[in-house]
Amino acid sequence: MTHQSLKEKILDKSAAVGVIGLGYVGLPLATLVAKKGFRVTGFGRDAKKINLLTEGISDIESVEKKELRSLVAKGNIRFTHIDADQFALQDIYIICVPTPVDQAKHPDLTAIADIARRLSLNLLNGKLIINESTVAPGTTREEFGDLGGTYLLACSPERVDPGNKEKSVRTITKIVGGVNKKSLDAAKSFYEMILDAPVIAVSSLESAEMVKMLENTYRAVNIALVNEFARLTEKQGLDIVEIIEAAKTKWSFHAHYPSIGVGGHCIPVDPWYLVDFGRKHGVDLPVIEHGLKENEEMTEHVAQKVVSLYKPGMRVFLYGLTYKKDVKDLRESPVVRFGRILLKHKVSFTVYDPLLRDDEIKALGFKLGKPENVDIFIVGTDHKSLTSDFKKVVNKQTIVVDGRNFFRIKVGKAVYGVGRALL
Ligand code: SAJ
Repeated sequence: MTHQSLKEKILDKSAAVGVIGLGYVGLPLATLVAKKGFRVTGFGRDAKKINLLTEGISDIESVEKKELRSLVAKGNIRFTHIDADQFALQDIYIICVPTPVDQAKHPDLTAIADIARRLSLNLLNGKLIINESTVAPGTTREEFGDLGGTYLLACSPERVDPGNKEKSVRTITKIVGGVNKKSLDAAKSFYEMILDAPVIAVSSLESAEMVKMLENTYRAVNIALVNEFARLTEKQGLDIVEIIEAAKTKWSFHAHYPSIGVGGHCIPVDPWYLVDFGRKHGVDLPVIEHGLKENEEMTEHVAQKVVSLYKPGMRVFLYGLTYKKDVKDLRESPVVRFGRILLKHKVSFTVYDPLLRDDEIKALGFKLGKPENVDIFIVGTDHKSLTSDFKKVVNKQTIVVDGRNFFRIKVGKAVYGVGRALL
């Protein structure tokens, strides 16, 4: 197949599109591509999840169940195992697999390497491979640049914001880079067919990879900056929230907020890919490294507040475990790490998260609790249900350790916020 025929298949939507990875990134994308009229096959590893998706059932809230069911029923989308024969039959491959870090904060490219191996087993002539997984500059070329045959290769890092109803994959501006002009042209045309947002071409694969690194490192380091400020304002008895809200009136100040810690599969992870890249190229990145460590230390800092307040026999209740409000995702959740620090200090506490099942909480080694009167009430994640739930917990004697600066006014006996004087 020549480049033109692939381009024609993109423009007339007859191209078969394979989306590899069915999580927060892959599933919304696969659904959108199918909705826009392409034939889509979603490839995953988990047979149970594939069966559920085939029935139109998904745990990704941004994917409408009704819509998924109808796309499956009409045959616009199907889900199958990565080992299925259909894998070889795609014209376009979009890679949306996880790229975590290991315990030592080194990039873990296991999933990426597995997909590269699988692709190399197939005839790729005239096909298009797009990597959306977040990787350090040079990785897309290294892993997918020499798989045999003459195919097109592009990189367009995912920009999903889990839980954000305003920003969907359809409306988020897309950055795309190609290994050559033909690849860039094909990938850009494809995204322009499915998105209602600008598609911005950059000059290379590496430039596209570096855009994502900059975006998320910027966020991580700016959160670290306010976390560092928070330790200062706490000491001075000032209120970091008031200070940030006032600073926001300055046009060039982009607000970030201190908290119990930074979680998720992006912000605490992606910048380590850059640090590793810097080390490999003899460039130290102390601001980034220190910022990432500052964010981690914030979790210990908030835990120390509880440890200093705790007396054996006190009823301690931790509300919320997931990494971010109203998102059911425990990946790199700072609150899980926070709970483990409390256990290490022999603080006895119970846990409740409205988004998690009891067995999911117990599997983390925590004791189950429910919103009721306690001596120390800890806000781990400020889910929207906290607005009503806290009333069942806080009485006049309750001490609140507010890991998310959820409370704007004093409740209970006292409120220890992050970067705030005692409320
Ligand atoms: N957090 C803070 N202070 C802040 C903002 C966030 O402590 O001011 C914490 C959150 O509680 C969470 C972590 O940092 O634990 C990450 O928060 P996030 O809002 O950045 O959440 P993510 O991981 O869902 O970030 C996604 C990212 N999307 C991609 O990487 C594709 C990120 O790039 C986006 O900037 C972010 O959404 C967004 O803009 O909301």
